[in-house]
Amino acid sequence: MKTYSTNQIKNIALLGNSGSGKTTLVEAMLFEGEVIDRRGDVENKNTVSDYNLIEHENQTSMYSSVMYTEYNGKKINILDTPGADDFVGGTVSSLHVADAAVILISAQNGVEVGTEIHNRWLARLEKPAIILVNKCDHDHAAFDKAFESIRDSYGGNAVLAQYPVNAGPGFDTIVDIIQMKLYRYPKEGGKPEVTDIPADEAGRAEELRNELIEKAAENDEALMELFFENDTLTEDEMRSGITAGVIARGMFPVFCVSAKKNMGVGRFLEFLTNVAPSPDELKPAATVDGKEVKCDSSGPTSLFVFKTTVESHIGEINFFKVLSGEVKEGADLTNNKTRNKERFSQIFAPLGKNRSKVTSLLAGDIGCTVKLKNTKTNHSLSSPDVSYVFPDIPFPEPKFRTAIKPVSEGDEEKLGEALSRIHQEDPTVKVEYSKELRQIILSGQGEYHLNIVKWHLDNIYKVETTFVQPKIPYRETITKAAQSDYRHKKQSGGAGQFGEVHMIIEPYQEGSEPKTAFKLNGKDYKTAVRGTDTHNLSWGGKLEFVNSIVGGSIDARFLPAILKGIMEKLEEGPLTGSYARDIRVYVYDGKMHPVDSNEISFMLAGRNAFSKAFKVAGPKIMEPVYEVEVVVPTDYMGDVMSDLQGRRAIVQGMSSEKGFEKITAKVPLAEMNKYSTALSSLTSGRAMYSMKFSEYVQVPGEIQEELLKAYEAEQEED
Ligand SMILES: Nc1nc2c(ncn2[C@@H]2O[C@H](COP(=O)(O)OP(=O)(O)OP(=O)(O)O)[C@@H](O)[C@H]2O)c(=O)[nH]1
Ligand SMILES: [Mg+2]
Repeated sequence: MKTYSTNQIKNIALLGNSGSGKTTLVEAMLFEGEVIDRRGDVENKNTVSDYNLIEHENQTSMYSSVMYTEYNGKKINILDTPGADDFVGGTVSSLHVADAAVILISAQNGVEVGTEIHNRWLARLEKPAIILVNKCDHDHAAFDKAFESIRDSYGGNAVLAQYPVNAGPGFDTIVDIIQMKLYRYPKEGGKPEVTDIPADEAGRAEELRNELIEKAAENDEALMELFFENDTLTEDEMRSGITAGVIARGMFPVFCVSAKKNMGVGRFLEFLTNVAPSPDELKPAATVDGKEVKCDSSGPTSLFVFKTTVESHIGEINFFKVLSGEVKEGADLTNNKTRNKERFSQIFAPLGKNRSKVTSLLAGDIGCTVKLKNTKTNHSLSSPDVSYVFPDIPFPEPKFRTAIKPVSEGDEEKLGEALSRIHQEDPTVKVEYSKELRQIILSGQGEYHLNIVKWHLDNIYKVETTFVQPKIPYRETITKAAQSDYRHKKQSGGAGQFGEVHMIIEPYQEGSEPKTAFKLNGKDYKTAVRGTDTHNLSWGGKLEFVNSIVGGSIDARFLPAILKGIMEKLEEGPLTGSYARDIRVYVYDGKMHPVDSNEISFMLAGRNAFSKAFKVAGPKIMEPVYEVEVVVPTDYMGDVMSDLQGRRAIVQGMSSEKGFEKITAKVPLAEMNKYSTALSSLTSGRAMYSMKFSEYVQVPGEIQEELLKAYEAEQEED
């Protein structure tokens, strides 16, 4: 393959609802570009893009894949993405490196929930988009209705650049409004017969052309002037107007094809090569410290790794986008995250499971390499003269969690290794060994997502596992002040132990100051503030330790031991064994023994005094609460709301946009178990949601009772 210059490269991500035909379209794009000589299909499990066994079994894409096609003297790098939201990780990473998206919409179904989800990502990552209505040949194709749904969703910026003359079972003809030509395809698809537009379509075509020209002129002042002067634009002017409009996201041109019958795909590729933005036409990449890096092949070499896979026999494959300069075969580059040197002894243009060897890739191009030592997704590499670090891919937060354990205990290490591999290939799968819960917590985008992880463990890594109910990381705290004394005394032969501690504890609030006096149970206490230490607890919240010792009743050298004793108790709260937090402790008095006092004695005295005080300080269990955002079609709003109320949600706000309602609510994590599955069945898969940790709040009384009982039962079992 020749080396393509930056302005001959197009990086296109295919997005769209599951089943809209992305993977099928790739086959036609590769066939039209003569990269393959036979089109495979999803049903026969022989597509270039879906090459994983599990994708074959489910006949759907689960991972992104990277291909190229060559057309019109240009190279189009194609990133095929999974439509299902469970696998959105591959969609986000592809979009991150794409310069434009093609969003497929089925002529049968119009805009679907997956389309909406992808539109949000497009807006968030500020990527230009071109709309492709696929399946124009489908028995139930309803192009006008599909276009109506497009207008509802994208507004007037969605403009027709083509329309099918006879969508439905006999589909074979497209009117092209940019060229003002009629394309008629043979039954087997491929090369069309191109003619002038016949009289009976001329009126509609003319009208749409005016609309397209106006939109094309809108995003470019010079064109706007030309348009006013001449009342029209030439084809070249129109193209540059469309490019400008697409880049500004001020225009979403709409095309139509049948991917399956390969009708319209060649013409669409031609449009992409002529009009889709090249990598240097978009905003330059910026490093994490804000430096702009121009997409220029004469600049210093830099690249960003957006995907890592592991293939048997080959090992790790890293997929990257060249952001500046040139990556040559044999190049030595520095990984600016790990500071490792890496040799790119071979570089390739990826083609699904396969790849073609190349000698050089210029700024803007996408490639892959093998046998790097320590490079992974999200790493930036460069020539030694610069040390650019590019921002990470904004993968979504996990929203489904489960605990997982190996069926046989001996498999723990094997499971750990397998999960870390799986995370490396799909960063939206997160694995955490929680010391606190004594569980391996696996989290991801949905139940389906994690079931596929399990499938890999069973079938590829051969580790048998089971999912178990994940525990909730509760916290304990107190609600009022309390006082306690504790004397630790031991005199059984040898040296004795003696330590006595008097303390007051109270709830700690951010920004509050220690008090100097308390009245508790009718008794007055003085708490001189001689020193304050605020400790940030590793599990969140604070412990403030106030030294209120007067008259040397306890030596200062024993205070660290007392603190240690308290810390131990914080790690295993008195109510349910969960971490405790947000407490202020005043140690205001105590006693020492001239011979028997030592550190261990004071540690034990501190621990027990704290435990005693905690129990009478109105102890409460706190639970993690998440901020949940649900976007739901208006029709389902009532059902979703009442379901949320059943989950102890506190609704924070509601707003509506384009036929959808957005609900934000605070919901306890304990109530979010399997939410994605429940929401999906409640709304026939038409809703979407995201969640992120918000805060810890006290659990209601009746739930505290239940938790205490459950903990007691658990203790008895042990
Ligand atoms: N009639 C018709 N069927 C099509 C067309 N394109 C794709 N299909 C069929 O639609 C189904 C889904 O196609 P895919 O290419 O797997 O869709 P996808 O968008 O890749 O789906 P995901 O990978 O799940 O996101 C398959 O059965 C295809 O054969 C088309 O143009 N016309
Ligand atoms: Mg697919």
